[in-house]
Amino acid sequence: MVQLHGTSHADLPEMPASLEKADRCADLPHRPRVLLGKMGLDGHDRGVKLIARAMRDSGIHVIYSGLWQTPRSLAISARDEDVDCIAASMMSNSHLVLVPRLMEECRAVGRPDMIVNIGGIIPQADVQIMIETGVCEVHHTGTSMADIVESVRRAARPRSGPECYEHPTASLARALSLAHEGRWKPEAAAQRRPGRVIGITGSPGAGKSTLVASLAGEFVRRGLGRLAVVAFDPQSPITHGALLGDRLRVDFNTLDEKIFYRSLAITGEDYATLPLIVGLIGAAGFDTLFIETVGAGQNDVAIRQYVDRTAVVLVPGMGDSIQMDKAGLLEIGDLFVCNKADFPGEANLVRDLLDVAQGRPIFETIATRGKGAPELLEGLLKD
Ligand code: B12
Repeated sequence: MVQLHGTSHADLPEMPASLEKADRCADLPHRPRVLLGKMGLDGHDRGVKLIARAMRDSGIHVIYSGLWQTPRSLAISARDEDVDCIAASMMSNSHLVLVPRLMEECRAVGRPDMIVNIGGIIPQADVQIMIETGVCEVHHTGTSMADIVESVRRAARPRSGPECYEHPTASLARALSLAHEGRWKPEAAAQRRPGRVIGITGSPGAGKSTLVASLAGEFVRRGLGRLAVVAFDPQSPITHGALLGDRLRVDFNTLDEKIFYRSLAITGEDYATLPLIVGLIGAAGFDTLFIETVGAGQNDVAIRQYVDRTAVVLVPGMGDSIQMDKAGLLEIGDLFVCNKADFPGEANLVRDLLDVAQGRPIFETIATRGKGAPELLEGLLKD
């Protein structure tokens, strides 16, 4: 059962009852982006993951920011990701406190217009209070996945241009959306390349996101300037949906607004919009940009032409030394990272890398513990 408030279905086509993988968003003004968030001390992540998959398989771009978010970190994520709506799943009986704060934070970070929909365990008596707080829709336990998808479709209203936001970061976030979708091309004068553009690549599961999160934390601790991160994730060639989950590795409760982080979906290795993205981020005053690739595997090499320096991240136990000699990823590295250096096989990997690196630096890291991040950051930023 779903309770709807203040929205109209009138212009939208009917949703089919079943939810097999299909692009259900091709008819919308743009591909919907939704931030799935869990605030407070709520560990019920199973439901939210199911919802994320259903959305992705319906052609939606889903940003999952992980558990234990504060209202502020959720608002910052929603603004920087330029989502059409926040879908907050509330299970810990804290909605009466946290939801009003979320609404306040959306205003404070420059997105007073953000659509907020909530679901989970919301007693009937609290529904009206949530609506009066500014929540758009309240969903009960038992809402069908089709209704959840429809809720996101309703939020995907036509977008206005970057100039509609006074807050510079909200404006940048909108500019990136339009540029990435090919709907807008800023003039060359409105673009500037950041001083340092660094690519972080490597196969899926190598721990790139955790490593980037660790590097970002170190960068901020040292006060090295303004840092932006762009993280690419794969977009389904069938549904055009995507699950953009890299953000959940970054502790925005601590970093707050000290970095700008944006997730983008692409099919294959199509980085065609990247020069525009880089130019817009530089023009917004960021001196350093980390770009995390989609991590397609041995052939994920296209990033090289867009960045000044490329780090290739590998993990122990990936394959034998013959893999190292194959053309591709290892050729493009300006430096190498053996991440998960506490895993068995670390010595073999480093030995094999020494053979192929030919003098290019090799760093060992345990990104989950921040180990090796200071040294790697120095290696990446070295002139
Ligand atoms: C599974 C479960 C657990 C699992 C969680 C596993 C996991 N990793 O997620 C375990 C056993 C670990 C657990 C623990 C606890 N649980 Co529990 N748990 C449940 C249970 C049975 C199902 C939740 C679930 O996953 N449902 C399946 C998903 C798909 O459904 P859903 O999340 O409700 O989402 C649906 C809709 O609500 C809606 N929806 C949800 N969010 C959103 C958001 C948007 C935007 C939209 C559009 C729709 C939408 O769409 C979904 C599909 O229909 C519920 C009871 C229940 N029947 O709801 C209790 C329940 C949520 N748990 C509860 C409690 C109290 C706890 C504990 C505190 C128990 C304890 N004393 O230790 C702990 C807390 C854990 C923690 N760290 O937070 C209470 C919460 C009470 C409240 N808020 O008033 C409940 C309601 C049980 C009860 N009746 O008392 N729990």
